[in-house]
Amino acid sequence: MHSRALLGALCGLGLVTGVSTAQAQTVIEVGYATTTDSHYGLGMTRFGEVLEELSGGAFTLLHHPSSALGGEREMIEQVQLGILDMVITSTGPLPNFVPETQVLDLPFLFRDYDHARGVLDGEIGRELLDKVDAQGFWALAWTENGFRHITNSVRPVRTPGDLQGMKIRTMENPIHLRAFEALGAAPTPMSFAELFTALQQGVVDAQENPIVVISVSNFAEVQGHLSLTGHLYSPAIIIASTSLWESLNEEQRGWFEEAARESVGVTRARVNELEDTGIDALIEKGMQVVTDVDIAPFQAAVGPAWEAYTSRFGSELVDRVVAFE
Ligand code: EAX
Repeated sequence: MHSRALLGALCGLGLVTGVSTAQAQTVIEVGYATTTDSHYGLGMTRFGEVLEELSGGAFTLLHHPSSALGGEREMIEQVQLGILDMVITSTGPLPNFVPETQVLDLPFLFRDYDHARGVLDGEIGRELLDKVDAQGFWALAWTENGFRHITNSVRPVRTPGDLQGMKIRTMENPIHLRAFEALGAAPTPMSFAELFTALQQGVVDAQENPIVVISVSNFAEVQGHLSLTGHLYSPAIIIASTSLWESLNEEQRGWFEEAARESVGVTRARVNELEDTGIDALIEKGMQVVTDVDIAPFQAAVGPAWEAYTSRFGSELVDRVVAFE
């Protein structure tokens, strides 16, 4: 929370005089990895509009986009420590803080967007948000990153065989790492903040991300090939600090929760839009797109990533997600 809040509070207590007692305004700071015109940035813009409206201007949102505050793992840690008010982030690094959320990272777990959104907006999603809360956060809402596809600078990828030995960046996520090892690639966990440069310099040959991220991050400049593997759905989450929660009354907390709900619709709409138009735009930017990926061998190959999860957490939650209609 910004120091202006303190001044506002002191003004309110009449302890600071000689300062214009303009309405006390609290600046809430939010960080994220992508640009302000991305699915996260647009969602947070809507969050700020709703929060300002509901609070009569008492709260405003200050964006720190494009990894300005560090990688997603670092920003999650800053929120947990109360250094940062809020982050909107993919769930990639989340298992480092909330191990149970690894279930969301299983390759080919979610059938499509309706399945993923239905699970996250329902009972299972609520249970997982409660587990995030239990690790010293204020979990405001599940939002969305999208189904992830593989890009690379080496060759078209149609089967796992095309990935053999390919240096691919993954998020800092144990399940993803295990999955790409099982596919025969050479995975390197890395913060998103370092990714574009690593691709540009050839430190890694490949990466995987939703169309919306590939588009707003200009990966077409450093990646000639896109393969529509859709190998896993990447949720995102809006997390706030417990110190922010403690500073608010019940009504104010409700404003943040309503703003979060409204922002999810905007983020998902942007993901939908880029799913429809983003691939043609990437082709126009020179990417060669493989649309006829042979999915079955990919699904068969990532069994070890599922076993890595079920051997630790069992299969009850996985079975519930798979069975969800
Ligand atoms: O959340 O790290 C990643 O690849 C994420 O998809 C990206 O930061 C957006």
